[in-house]
Amino acid sequence: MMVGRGLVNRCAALLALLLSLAVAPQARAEDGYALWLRYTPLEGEALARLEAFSPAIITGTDYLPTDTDEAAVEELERGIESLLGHPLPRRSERKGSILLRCHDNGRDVGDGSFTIRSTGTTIHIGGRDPRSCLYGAFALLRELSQGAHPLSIKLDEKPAMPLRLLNHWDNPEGTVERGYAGRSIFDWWTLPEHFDRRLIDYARANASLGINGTVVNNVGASPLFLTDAYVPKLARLADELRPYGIRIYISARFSAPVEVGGLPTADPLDPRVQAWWKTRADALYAAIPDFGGFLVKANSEGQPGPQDYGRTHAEGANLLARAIGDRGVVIWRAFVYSATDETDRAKQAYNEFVPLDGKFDDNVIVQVKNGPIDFQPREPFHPLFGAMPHTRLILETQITKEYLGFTTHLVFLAPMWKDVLDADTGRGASVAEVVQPAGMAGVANTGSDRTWSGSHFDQANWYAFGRLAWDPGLSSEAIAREWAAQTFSRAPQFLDAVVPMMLRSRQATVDYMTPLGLTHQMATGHHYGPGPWVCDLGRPEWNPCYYHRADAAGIGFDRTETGSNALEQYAPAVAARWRDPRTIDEDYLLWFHHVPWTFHTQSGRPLWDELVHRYDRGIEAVDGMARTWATLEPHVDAERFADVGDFLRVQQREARWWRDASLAYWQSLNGLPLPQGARMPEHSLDYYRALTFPEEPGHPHAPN
Ligand code: GCW
Repeated sequence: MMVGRGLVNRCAALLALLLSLAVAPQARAEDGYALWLRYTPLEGEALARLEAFSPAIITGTDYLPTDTDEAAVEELERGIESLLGHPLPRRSERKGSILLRCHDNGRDVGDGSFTIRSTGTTIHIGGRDPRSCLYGAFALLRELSQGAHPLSIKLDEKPAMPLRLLNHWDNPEGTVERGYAGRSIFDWWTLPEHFDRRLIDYARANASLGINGTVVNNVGASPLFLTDAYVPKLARLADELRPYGIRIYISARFSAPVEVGGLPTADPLDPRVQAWWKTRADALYAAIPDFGGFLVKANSEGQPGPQDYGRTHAEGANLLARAIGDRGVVIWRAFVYSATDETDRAKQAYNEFVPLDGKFDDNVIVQVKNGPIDFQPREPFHPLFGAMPHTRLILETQITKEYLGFTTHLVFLAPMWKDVLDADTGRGASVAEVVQPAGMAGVANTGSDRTWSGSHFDQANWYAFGRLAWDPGLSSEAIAREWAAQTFSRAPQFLDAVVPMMLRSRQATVDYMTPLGLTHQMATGHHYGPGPWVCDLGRPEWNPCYYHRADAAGIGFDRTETGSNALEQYAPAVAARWRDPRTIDEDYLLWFHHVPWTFHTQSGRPLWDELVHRYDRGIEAVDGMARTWATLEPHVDAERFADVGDFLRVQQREARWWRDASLAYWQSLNGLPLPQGARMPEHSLDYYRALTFPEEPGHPHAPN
């Protein structure tokens, strides 16, 4: 009896094994950890071409390979073996070669520019410093992963801007402000002795995009990072990331001389304070010769800064810049809004910073968010771009989706960043051209989650940030396509469905959250769901009411001459495009104009009907995304297919929540019936107002 059952069990096990071997290769379990560096085995002709090439990977024989060269070789071996689906043949049996030759007599002169060319059966990757070979290796793998013919790949690439930085809002104890993907990936507690190998995969992912620097701690900075105890921790991290072309930076707390320096003041003009910062910078550079520099959030949202001593942002920034000297940079954030200034919040950074143009030292860079308020689903570009011709500006974007549904809403951000980069400032340059001498910074969405980003599709935003910082001329479509091909499937049927879905996702979110130029309608604190009714918080600009200004007669923020006149901060040609509510791009209508509910929009519908239409359009788009995804099961491994489907269901439900709660509130003000055929909100306004989410992730200390 026992024997009989054993036999049955063994047969069943054998059958299960046979069945599992019979399923398609894409069905193997995946959890998203590998990001876009999966190097899924090629098939068909692409596989045959790579087999015929089976290269030896060789670095130039006339110089000593660096750690960076070695990282490039290792990645090529790993990638090509995986694309082949088997280990490379022994060296003597290899058919072609990849020759890496990136050096300039040992001098570090390059910026990572590289060329890829083939002659005969050899692919040459060349450039002037080891980073060229690293970036070239990843670029070659990106092409091969998409099925390109190895010997016809020809690339000539140069990074568009020098600084391509991640900004981590990670706190030393492991929480992440506005982080939705678990805990911090940096474990300060166990450094320097222990280094989490996961960070090598983080470094590979960044290097694959050309990201070349990382600010490791939150801009609401802990002074701990400026203590002696943190020097060896930072040095270990820098040593491990250096082979991948990544320099480290820290956010510096302006009041640190008082908190950890034992001084009675942090006044930038006090010689003791100046000496303290110089000593700290020297200690960091002694341990980390290529330390990138300091990032500073000062006099904003309660952070300390030079204004506490009656000094300007320029005096504060120059204090740190002189401590750093020509060894690195000080990146000073323009995201400031005063606790006392009653001016339109959208105007404050411009008002404070334009008068300081030309007063910053050469190694200071001013970091400007994409829009004048705060990472909203849609904002016009920040008026500081083009308005400070004597100051280097770096563009700050937010990869983590604080105001865009965190990780459960699928929103591909490349179209948003392209809007900003491509915007003509009207002052002789696009935003991309304005920031070209400095670069781009992205508030990271990484965390301890297996997916790194909290969801599979949020990886695309990390990817898109890096690709755009390398080349802002890339189209959102090209980025979506290469990401999706590497991350999920290179099948054209898959890509033709998923890419348009990604491209539409941002407008969908704008429509169901803040249509027609509405902004900052998110509920207090966590910034997740809708809260248009919030009107009673301490500071006016913490309240959604401040931004929508709705009443029985109309809605919108008048930023023209009759209102705050924020419009005048833009170049005349740009202001002219936005001045007239009848001709403005309606995605900015309520950002710049207060109009009656009966206002005639470009569709011919009255504003109220158009608003309802746009909320509904957003919901339809999300429903469409869910339908599209459901058809893609044959192309995606089971675990990730289910994960994405689950989150799309959350997004469908929450798009309806956004619409219904917002409409219930607008109706409570305007008393208007819904247009014919429109669905009634599912619940009463009181129901929506009563919802609370004390367990929301991502706001460990945030006040609003
Ligand atoms: O978007 C806001 C966030 C704050 C953040 C701030 C900033 C780090 O709500 O959490 O603080 O921006 O950019 O400084």
